[in-house]
Amino acid sequence: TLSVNGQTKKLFNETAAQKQQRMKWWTDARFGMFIHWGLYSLAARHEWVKNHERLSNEQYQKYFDEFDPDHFDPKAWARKAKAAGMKYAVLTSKHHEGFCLFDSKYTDYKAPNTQAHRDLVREFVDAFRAEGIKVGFYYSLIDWHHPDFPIDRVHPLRPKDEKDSAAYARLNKGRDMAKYREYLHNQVRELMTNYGKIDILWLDFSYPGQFGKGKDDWGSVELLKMVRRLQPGIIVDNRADLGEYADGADFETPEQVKPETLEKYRGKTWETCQTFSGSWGYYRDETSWKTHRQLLDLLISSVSNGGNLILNVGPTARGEFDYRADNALDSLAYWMHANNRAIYHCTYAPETFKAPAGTKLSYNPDTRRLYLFLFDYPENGSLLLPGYKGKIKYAQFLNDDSELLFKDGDDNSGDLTLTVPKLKPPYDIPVVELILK
Ligand code: JFZ
Repeated sequence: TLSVNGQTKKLFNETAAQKQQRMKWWTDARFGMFIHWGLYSLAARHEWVKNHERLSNEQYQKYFDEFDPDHFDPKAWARKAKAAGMKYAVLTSKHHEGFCLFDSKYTDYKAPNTQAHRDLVREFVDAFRAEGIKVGFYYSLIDWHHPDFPIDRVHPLRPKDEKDSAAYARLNKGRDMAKYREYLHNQVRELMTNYGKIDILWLDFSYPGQFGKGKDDWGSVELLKMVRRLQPGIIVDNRADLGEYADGADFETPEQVKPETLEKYRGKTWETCQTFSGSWGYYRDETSWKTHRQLLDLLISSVSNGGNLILNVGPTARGEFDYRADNALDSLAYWMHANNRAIYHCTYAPETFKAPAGTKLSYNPDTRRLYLFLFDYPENGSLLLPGYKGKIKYAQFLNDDSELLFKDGDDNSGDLTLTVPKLKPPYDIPVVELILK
């Protein structure tokens, strides 16, 4: 809870227990798909390309004119997400560039007016729901296309001297934040009204302070009240800057952080968002693709610290997943098929159980099972589990439910020794399931 002058205010009436119940499907799910798709997919060099290269609307127009996603097949996306074990998906209905993948009454800058000739958000929603995947919208608070959105420090048209207040004032003549705010509220109302039950809303993002924007610019409190009224079950991220109403958001969003840093989020409700390659939008020439093992580490480290992972795909301009994303998802699907019991409904282990070096731990509190992720496979055929003596009833590999023998130590150390076969199961990170007494 963020408190301002010690004050916290309630945005809507809900007890902690009710909130936990509302979010249960999401905290159980642990793994979702983020999809960043827009006109920047044509540039194929980062979703911030308009900002990075300080492009005007006129210079950016070619991407709108050429947008023609002839291979867009959201059913294929949904099958991929499902196979990888992802339980929810969040699509950029509008990113900072301002282009809307949905049909909006309030703008012409939208997919139906491109060669796509249709509402792509509706097709996304239908396809993912049909696969049993929960659906969410990312909606950018920032808008680099709207004529009323004032030029600020992250705007493509910001002055060369980014600290020159007079220059901002000059550039902003004729721009009216109140009008943009109304546009933003209108569009969110459309998204919350026209597509049935929406499970997640990801508002992004605030940067209060000089030449920035926050709560009062967005009208965040009113916006959230409207969202809660239209979609009572929805789960909302924390990037709209709610100030003393921070409780009106549902989860924290550590972004692109290292797995080692996630321990500090234990006890909170959170989701880390991560990319395959660094950028969120399709970036053809990026060479920093994460390995299968790094992706698994992100998922395992999230779950073993009590949080979710939303892993991003940036489809190409033609509307397909790039081959590198496809391959990464296939590998995750292979691993999840065998090991997802260590992910869903799991969290960090009770204090008494420590993860030995080269391993990580998760725990299912309902079934009282511990999961030991073998990042380093024990070469000598055994693994010492300190303090586990007398606490384990049965042990098996998760991928095939094959028994693993173990022995409580006969000294006073409290150790237990688990025996593992010479032959490592065919998974980058095999999982041992320990059933507690
Ligand atoms: C934002 C976007 O700018 C980016 O393009 C992408 O959509 C990502 C998911 O979100 O980037 C942010 C937002 C917030 C922080 C950092 C980057 N933050 O709070 O540190």
